[in-house]
Amino acid sequence: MTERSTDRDYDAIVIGAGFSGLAILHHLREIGLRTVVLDGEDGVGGTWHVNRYPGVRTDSEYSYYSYSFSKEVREEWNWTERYPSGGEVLAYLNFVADRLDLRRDIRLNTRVEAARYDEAANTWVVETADGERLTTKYLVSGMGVLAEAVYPAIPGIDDFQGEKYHTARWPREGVDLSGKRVGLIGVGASGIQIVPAVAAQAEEFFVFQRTPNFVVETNNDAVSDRDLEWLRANYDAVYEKAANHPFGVAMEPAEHSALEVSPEERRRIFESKWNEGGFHFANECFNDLATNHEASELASEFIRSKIAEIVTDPATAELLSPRSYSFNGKRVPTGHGYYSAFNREHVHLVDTASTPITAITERGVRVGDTEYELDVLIFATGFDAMTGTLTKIDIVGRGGRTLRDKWAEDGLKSNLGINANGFPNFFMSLGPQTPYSNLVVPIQLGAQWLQRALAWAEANDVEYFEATPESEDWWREETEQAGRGTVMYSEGKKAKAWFLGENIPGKPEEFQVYMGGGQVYQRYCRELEESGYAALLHRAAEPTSADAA
Ligand code: N01
Repeated sequence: MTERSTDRDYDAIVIGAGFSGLAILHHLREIGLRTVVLDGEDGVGGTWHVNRYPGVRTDSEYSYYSYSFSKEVREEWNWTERYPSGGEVLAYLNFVADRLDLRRDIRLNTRVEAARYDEAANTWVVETADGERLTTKYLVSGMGVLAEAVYPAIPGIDDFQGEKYHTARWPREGVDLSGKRVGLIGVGASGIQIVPAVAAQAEEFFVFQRTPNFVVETNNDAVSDRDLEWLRANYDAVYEKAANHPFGVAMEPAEHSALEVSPEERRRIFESKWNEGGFHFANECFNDLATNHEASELASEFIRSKIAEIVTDPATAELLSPRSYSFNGKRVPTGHGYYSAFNREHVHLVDTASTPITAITERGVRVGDTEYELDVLIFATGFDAMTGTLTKIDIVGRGGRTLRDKWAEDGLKSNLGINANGFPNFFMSLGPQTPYSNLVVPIQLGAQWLQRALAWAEANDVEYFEATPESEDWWREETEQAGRGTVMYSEGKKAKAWFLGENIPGKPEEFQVYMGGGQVYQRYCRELEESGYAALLHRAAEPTSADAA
């Protein structure tokens, strides 16, 4: 086994203490790597530490929105809701950090500003905002995929004199909205969750909608002791089911096409899965809602009929019904009373597709010639997804080239979203081109893959792993091909979906995620491992044995 260089401060530095960072720290510690996690926030939890907006909760169910690798955590943590609130998920991650004794290797309030690869020393030098420089052999990003919040380019955005918040940066102490006139820009998954919660508090509420969404309403229940008992007895099977599902959910993939059943039977199936709620509708009705435009249009028509049933004002119902793209064109958001919130008299839907927002003023939002006066303006305007956190800081590889420049000049390239050519011993948890999925599943499987890969590298005197150019070309092609066959491509373009990069002005249209299915992706990861990491070893020291780990 390679002698650990005591010249370096650490064997591994992980950036980010969210779901990824905690799992990776635990797994790298298990193989004896001196590992530290650096996080700029003052608490663990990543996304769940900062997204504290009213109504925030998981879209996936508790049973598979959690780690399965720790028996202690499985046995001792008690979920209380089928779709846990953001506060509950944050408490869970804090529990994990305590129970697995992770905190002693986590440095909070430590924001990474740059990381530079020193080729001569085969070492990464990580620079923090405080001017500290830390050295490590392995650098791992757990910085999150939907973490680089974006504000819209609307004239006057800085002029507003009232309170202004982004959902992804909600104040920890909360915001008192009672008696206030509140405006919301953005009705993606975040906006859809915040609407009923704000409607319950605000005096007047204006929802500025540019593109409506197909929201699958969700029935939330309390988790009973029996549910927990069942889960503890079946945890591995639940997890395996999720790992084998294209979208990482513990559900049976549907077997039939929406086109091969009678209209009555189709309506019955849609209805029954709608009543089950949430991703059951998206995943369990038919097998082609994400691959066949006609099937996706049938699901769209069903949801439009539901909107018309729920929303009492027909004009509002029609405005809430997407017509310019079909189901799956955007990441399917789950609702908890979203549509019915528009039946409340003080909730006003403002259509900014037909009459755009022209400015944000000192007093509010101007739509066409109408100014809506507000006390509070909320932005639920999304993220520079997948690449944003990685290109915001300087990650500098061979020859002084940043990851930002590499992707801007060569297009988005990686090997399985794990490594990039030019960046030796740099690894990404949920890098771009990883599966479009319930993310906890690829996070955990990725941490376990990394554990085996680095144990093998250490045992075989591998100086560095680095994606070959060929492996990147292959994976880019595979990612694009897998995506282009889906409704997410044809409809996502129309809907300006973040998974195509369409939501950020100037960002090239490229698949930011792998649409070929989580289970297919995991097979590729296994094949890479079984090949002795062939696609990562092109310039590394000669391995001594492929099975020494
Ligand atoms: O962001 P989004 P999000 N003028 O990009 C609007 C995950 N997530 O934060 O569609 C007016 O989806 C924009 O309008 P349009 C999940 O993966 C998970 O909601 O471009 N409007 C859109 O309505 C999700 O997909 C969970 O016309 C403007 C909205 O802002 C991802 O995060 C919860 C505008 C942005 O929607 C992102 O969701 C929440 C402008 N200039 C989020 N610019 C859970 O699992 C933007 N918009 C619990």
